[in-house]
Amino acid sequence: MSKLLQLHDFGAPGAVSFEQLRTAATGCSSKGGTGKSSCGSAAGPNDLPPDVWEKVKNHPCYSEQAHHHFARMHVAVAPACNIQCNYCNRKYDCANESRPGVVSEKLTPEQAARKVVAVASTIPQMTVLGIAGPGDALANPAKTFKTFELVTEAAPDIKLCLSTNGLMLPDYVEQIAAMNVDHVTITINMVDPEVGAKIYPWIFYDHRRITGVEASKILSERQLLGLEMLTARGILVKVNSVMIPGINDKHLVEVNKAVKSRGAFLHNIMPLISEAEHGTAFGLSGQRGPTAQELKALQDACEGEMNMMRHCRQCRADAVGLLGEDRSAEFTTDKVMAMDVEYDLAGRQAYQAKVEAERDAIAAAKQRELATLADETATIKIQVAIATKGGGLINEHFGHAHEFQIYEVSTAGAKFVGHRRVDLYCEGGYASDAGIEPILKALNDCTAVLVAKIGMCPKDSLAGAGIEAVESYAFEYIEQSVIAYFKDYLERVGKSEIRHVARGDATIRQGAFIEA
Ligand code: CLF
Ligand code: SF4
Repeated sequence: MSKLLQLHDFGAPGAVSFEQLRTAATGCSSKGGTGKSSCGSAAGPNDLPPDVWEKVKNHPCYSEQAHHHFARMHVAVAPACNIQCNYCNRKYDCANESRPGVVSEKLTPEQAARKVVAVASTIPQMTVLGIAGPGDALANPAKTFKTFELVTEAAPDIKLCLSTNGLMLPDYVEQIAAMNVDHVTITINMVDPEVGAKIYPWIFYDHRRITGVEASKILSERQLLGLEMLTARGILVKVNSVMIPGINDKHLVEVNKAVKSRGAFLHNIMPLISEAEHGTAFGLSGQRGPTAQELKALQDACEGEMNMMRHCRQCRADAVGLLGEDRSAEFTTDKVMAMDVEYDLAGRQAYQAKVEAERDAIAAAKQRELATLADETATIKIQVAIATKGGGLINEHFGHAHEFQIYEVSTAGAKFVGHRRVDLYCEGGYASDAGIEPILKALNDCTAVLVAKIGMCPKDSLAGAGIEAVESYAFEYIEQSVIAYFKDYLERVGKSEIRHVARGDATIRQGAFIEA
């Protein structure tokens, strides 16, 4: 049976000043903000104060570059919630920053700590532990903080991350700071209680259930107060917002300004996932989610205001692995209890040093490729889809891709702008003709898809839809290849071998179910 899950997420303390946070939040340095490289969560070491970069460089959610290499895990220790969101079916799970799915098991803090050590011993690239539900982390403060305490003792190199709806946040800021939580996410969908009343039917606060505009007024005041208190203590705060067309889509520009002015580091605007079968109020009322281009237009509109995150995968509350992959089935409680766990801190550090060197090589290759476009004056901008299984490489077969990463490329460079989740085209060695249609819709705004390998049938189908499938960059770096493809594309347009055609809109998959 399919079940619904959605969540939130969080952050931590440090010696970063509010002014540094404000600078980091409001844009790149002149070096990073020239338009030749993208800003936001794509910021690099030259775009941020060194102590801020140190905090984000290995965090897969706070750094777009890091998400190609580093993994996070969530432990589902927080089942209760203190508000109701119309996009959440509490019967199954929390929806603040995640997608439909399931939490296979709820854990005690002790089970959670053992699981963290088991995962960290198996996956050296796992650098962050998040508590993001399945309810609200701060509606379950004892379990949340006990888990953090146990993990800090057992695995001190792992960053702690927390996600909340913000209602109880002001009461716990001191504890969050004292526990060395480096990153906090607050889900803020409105700063106008009239808008909020359409999203939140009730909150439970001060021993009573409160409804209507009053509920959203309290929630909003508590969220913004919590945000100010965290940033005043130098804790990096990410704000998640769910884009709900017709309800808060235009209003999120105001939210963006409000959170920026209070020192939020990053803003993550996510699409509403809403289908009747999810059993949520929005699903049952037929409230739609945004299209890919509606989402991108809003993110672009807010990008001038502050750093935007575009690589969120709306994770499960028990997700394990790189963003976009799910290895949680390898770490069930039964399996974790049976594992011979040895925490290899030196091995983890060695792996992470290797990744640093690889990231430097990727950045240098991108800059070299970009330099070859220096004399180009074309104003064309295209989107290119990538099949990857991580490492910053084009290393996935078309038929095996669970998702495609989307890059926008122009003479200014290549920039990650989103991802599209899809069902496998090829399963158990068999491709399905019907399977190509949803993929074509998901990639409809792309000019090309770069893959490690692709068969003739899907290649022809893509060509029929005006999307070029390209294998010639197999196992090469993504951004370097996207720029190289763009250069080749411009040359072919210049020679009239092909005609540049503006692409249409694309769909964001709604039925991201995990079978339980
Ligand atoms: Fe988890 Fe959230 Fe921490 Fe990341 S997720 S608590 S900040 S470690 Fe990341 Fe997942 Fe998006 Fe959250 S991709 S849903 S933003
Ligand atoms: Fe669901 Fe509560 Fe999370 Fe809202 S805050 S998505 S109601 S668990």
